[in-house]
Amino acid sequence: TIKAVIFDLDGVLTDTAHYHFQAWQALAHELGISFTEQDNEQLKGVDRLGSLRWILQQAQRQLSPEEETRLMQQKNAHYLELIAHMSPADLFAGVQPLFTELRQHGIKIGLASASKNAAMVVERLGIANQFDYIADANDVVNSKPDPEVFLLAATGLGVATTHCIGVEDAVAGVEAINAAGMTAIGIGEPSVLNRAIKVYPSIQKLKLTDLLKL
Ligand code: B16
Ligand code: MG
Repeated sequence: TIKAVIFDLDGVLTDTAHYHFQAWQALAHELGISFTEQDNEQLKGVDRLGSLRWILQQAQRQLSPEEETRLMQQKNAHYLELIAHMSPADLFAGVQPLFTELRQHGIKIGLASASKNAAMVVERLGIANQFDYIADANDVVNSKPDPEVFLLAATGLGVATTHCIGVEDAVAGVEAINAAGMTAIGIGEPSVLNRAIKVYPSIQKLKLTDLLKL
């Protein structure tokens, strides 16, 4: 039986993936490195340092820790500018009704995000107070595909992992959910998220009745 659903943030509850893309692309171009929307797919669910290193790797570049820190700060400042105008209107359709239904059924709601900006984003979306527990990149050492952030969320919720469902849009995220011993639901392309038990094109298509059958 399901006792908790743990959601990823970027790409599942709202479209910040596009803002991450814009900010990384601007930085990459400044470094003379090409960076496409397709490249960005590889970075979904990957933390900030991991993302920067992936981009540098494309050009066989390596930088000092100081340079890395400076570039990460620059990217994040740009990202914060881009998300500054976010509002409850940016919450994906279907999220609020799903949260309401989960609550009515006594199923807990958790967040497991690789973003250090997660608290600010859920605040802007107007859903911060609807989570029973929020686990984000500030609380963990190992990033997705490591299960740490999902395990922390389950502990915070007080629910055994076998009673948790995880919802993710990233390959690394689906791997993290599976590694945590939870059931993985994907949002996106079934061919890409082929390790999820079920994949929906958007969160709006995910219905509580389907989850209850799992
Ligand atoms: P930040 P999620 C992830 O969030 C994003 O998918 C990923 O693209 C981003 O690089 C990462 O957060 C780190 O974000 O720079 O804000 O700490 O999908 O796990 O909610
Ligand atoms: Mg995501």
